[in-house]
Amino acid sequence: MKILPEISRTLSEYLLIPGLTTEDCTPDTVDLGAPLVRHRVGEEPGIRVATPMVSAIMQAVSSPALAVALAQVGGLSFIHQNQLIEDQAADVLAVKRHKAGFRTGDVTVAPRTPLGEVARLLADTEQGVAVVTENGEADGEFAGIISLDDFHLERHGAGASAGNRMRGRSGLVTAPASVSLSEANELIWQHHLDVLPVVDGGRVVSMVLKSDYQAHKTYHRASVDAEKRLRVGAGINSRDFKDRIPALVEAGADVLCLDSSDGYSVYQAKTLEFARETYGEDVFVGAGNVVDGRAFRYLADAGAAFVKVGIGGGAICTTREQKGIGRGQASALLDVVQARDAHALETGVYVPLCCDGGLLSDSHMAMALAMGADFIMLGRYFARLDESPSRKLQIGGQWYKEYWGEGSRRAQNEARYGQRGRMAFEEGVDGYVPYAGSLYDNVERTRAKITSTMISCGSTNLRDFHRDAVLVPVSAESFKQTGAEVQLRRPAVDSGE
Ligand code: RVP
Repeated sequence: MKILPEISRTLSEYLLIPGLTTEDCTPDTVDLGAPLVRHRVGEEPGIRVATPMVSAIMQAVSSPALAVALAQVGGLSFIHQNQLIEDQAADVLAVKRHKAGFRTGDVTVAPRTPLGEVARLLADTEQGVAVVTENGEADGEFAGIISLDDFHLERHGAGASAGNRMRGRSGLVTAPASVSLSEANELIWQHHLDVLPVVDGGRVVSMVLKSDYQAHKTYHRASVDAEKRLRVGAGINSRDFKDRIPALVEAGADVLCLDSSDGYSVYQAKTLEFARETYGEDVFVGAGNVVDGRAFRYLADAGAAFVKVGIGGGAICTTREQKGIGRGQASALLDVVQARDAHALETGVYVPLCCDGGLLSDSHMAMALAMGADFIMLGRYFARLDESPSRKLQIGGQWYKEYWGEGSRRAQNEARYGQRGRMAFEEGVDGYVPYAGSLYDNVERTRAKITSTMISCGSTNLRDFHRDAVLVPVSAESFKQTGAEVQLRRPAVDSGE
């Protein structure tokens, strides 16, 4: 037995001491770009992200819709692997096929659908326009479009049919499937359209909306591949990898990641070996999770594209209580960062680190990056947002979204937790998190906060931020002091003062 001569510490146990801020250190000059995969020191990695945030390999988090939104703002999602191989590959394909600015049939109705039903479907999905097809199916014969501007329930009656108020196909300007986004926008402005249906063989394959025009212009950080398709990652496991990896590669996944609560195992090394022997350097596979330098070294030597750090810190995770394994995220990260830097010095190969789990605030993210994480993986953060696949519901007047761990009874992810057959015990919980709005707004705010921290520390890129960061552990007493003596304003009660 051995006891490490340290206390296991979390990210909130540290603060950053500001460095000199110079004139060239402004929000416009700060670059949050980070390498995602292994590369030779001094050379460009095969994949970089402009926003160092990735979404957790979880059912409640990483769906195609979230993956599209996150890639648009410069991050990347990992589609979860707790599903059939063909379903996961279809999710990957959906992201790779996404054409920026082209919306795919969120709401489809039939000419006979009552206007009341059309209004309800549009409200539920927060859309402004529905496609009308002859049979009401997404792949049915295109009949027209109907938007909230085409009818008024009191004036036209909730029972009247959509066919009476729709804009019929014959009078519409449409575009062929080959249209590019700039050509589509040209048609929209030229013909004063609010919506342009893209039609292929009598069926609507997508729509371009004028209201999205501003949004397309602002995705200047998008994570895209050489063919300008959005990038997406996918989780894999060390059991069915011989079938899952080829299917995901075929679907176009840009990067894969072993999804396990404890990655220090020969099974992960064997999976990495299979990927290397089958695809050489062309397929990137991240590995983990680990909490010390030994485990990092093992996976880096086995060929991991990046290594994920963190055991037991996740918001929904009970691994520490159930199995007694884990380590405070700060201690784990500091140890692994040292091993990564030693490995880079010795081998000339840089293996990026992903800080995964338990990042409760934007300042935790800044702290993880200062400590040397290259990018961060978030579950709870993304689960709260519009784009996550989980249900939104109201409890006691507050809006929440469901969020459950991959080790919970609900997820039953045996592959991730190494429990064969039905899981004997749970390592995660099933619950709710406060709803927090759109991914675009949240990521923008988080980026602004991390940028502001970096400016305070006098750094314009993440490498310098890590190199120059001066951290100090904080005592329990100083925590108390920060929150003392001011009675917080309660807006509902205090308003009008
Ligand atoms: P968080 O961001 O704190 O919600 O943590 C997300 C991470 O928690 C995931 O990326 C994963 O490593 C871990 N996780 C997922 N499910 C469970 C569990 O059920 N124990 N843990």
